[in-house]
Amino acid sequence: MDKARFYREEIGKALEGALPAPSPQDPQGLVAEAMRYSLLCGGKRVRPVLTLAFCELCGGEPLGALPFACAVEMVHTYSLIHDDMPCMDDDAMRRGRPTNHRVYGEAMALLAGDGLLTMAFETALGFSGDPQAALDGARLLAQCAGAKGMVGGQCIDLQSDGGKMSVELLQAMDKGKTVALIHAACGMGCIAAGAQEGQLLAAGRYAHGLGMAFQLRDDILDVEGSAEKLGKETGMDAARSKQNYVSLLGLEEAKRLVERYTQEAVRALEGFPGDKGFLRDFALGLASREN
Ligand code: GRG
Repeated sequence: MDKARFYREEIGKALEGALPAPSPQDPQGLVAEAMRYSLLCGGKRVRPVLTLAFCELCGGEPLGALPFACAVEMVHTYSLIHDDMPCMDDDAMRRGRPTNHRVYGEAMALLAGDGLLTMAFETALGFSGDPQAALDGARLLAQCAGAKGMVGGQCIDLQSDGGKMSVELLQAMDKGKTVALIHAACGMGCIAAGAQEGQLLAAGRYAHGLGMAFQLRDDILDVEGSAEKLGKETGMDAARSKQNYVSLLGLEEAKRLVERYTQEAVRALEGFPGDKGFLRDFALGLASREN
């Protein structure tokens, strides 16, 4: 079995274990059901795979980093649920099925996101290695997910809805919305392995390159991707008059930048002594992803 598939299967099992199906008698069961609906329904698992891979690259036992990997996927899933709600993007489809609020209603979707966000920190703090690493991992996740990271990026997005945007502001938005959580994913893998500061910095450079390329590819797929493969509607940025790299720079330049940022990620791996093949191929694969 290839490594990415092995990692994804282990992540799937660990997520299922962290959030088991509620019993029909459970009075709080509905929120657990709504959380499971979005968390266990697929998704590429890019962020948790990165956590396990960086742990391994830094000489740790990758499956020991599963609490961190699950935590970052829980934060990511909460952000998707909230982002899809009518008060934000009002999307109908996600991960190939109706969005959480279309199934459970707005109030329950809000709670499902809240439940996943808080469960993420409970899960990260359950890391069973060095207790200091558990704290450091949880702190990094909080910093990257919060108002100076992903929430801040979403704030720029909401404020600029429909308006003209500079490339600098777009970059600041994507550093928050997309790069920050990918940074947490890579950094938490290093922390789980007890890596040195220099490796954390190199992981941050990898995350920046991969995250920017990932967002550019997302913008490209919104224009020329297939809704069926993506599991969500396409053309949404244009329909909402939202600026992105393609609208500001054109398709060709956006594709050139995907290459440039991917190479930045690959170069950052030089800071690690171990076998870098998996993380190099992972970055190259995401640069040409179709979903
Ligand atoms: C609501 C606080 C808050 C933040 C929302 C994640 C997000 C921020 C918005 C979703 C829209 C978007 C384009 C975000 C950029 C990051 C991104 C490309 C998310 C989609 O991630 P994938 O492709 O999704 O990894 P899957 O479903 O495969 O996990």
